[in-house]
Amino acid sequence: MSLLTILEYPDLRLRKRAERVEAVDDELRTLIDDMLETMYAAPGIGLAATQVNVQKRLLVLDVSEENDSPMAFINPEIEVLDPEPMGYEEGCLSVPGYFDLVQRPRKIRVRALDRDGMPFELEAEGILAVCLQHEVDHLDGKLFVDYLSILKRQRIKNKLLKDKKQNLAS
Ligand code: GNR
Ligand code: NI
Repeated sequence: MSLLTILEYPDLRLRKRAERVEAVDDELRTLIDDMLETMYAAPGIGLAATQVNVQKRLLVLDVSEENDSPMAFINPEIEVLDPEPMGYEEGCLSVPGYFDLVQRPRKIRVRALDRDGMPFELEAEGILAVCLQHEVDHLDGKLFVDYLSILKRQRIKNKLLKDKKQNLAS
């Protein structure tokens, strides 16, 4: 297994739209395992392929307390079951160090393929619903900072660019 590099905002590669996965094969399963390892190491509760510079519609997550419930979603499709907004303090491994309140539909259904290529569906509320919507946004080139004011987004962008310059200099 190997740790993958996570792209950081404002990297334009985070803005690409991911392509549907055509074949669930061993190569894809290796990517899933590497993404899970990268997510747990970060540590994070979810990771989309876009964040590791792979333009495939694939995400992994584990919202359990014990970090013992890894899940993979291939070609995920979200259907809103309850559009009533729910606010959650979101963060993102691609926007390190920043958290802010984002409103999203409170209940969804997701249909996807699992790591064996088998279709499955589940209904989600709470943190699972938040995380799934956050990850599918990544696959469409969208970040949680896009829901914030232009001013906040600009401030986060400038700070992250400044951090990056300092890292290069040191
Ligand atoms: O680790 C993560 N935590 C998190 C917290 C609140 C809302 C969403 C998330 S997802 C994030 C990992 C990540 O960036 N996934 O794309
Ligand atoms: Ni994220």
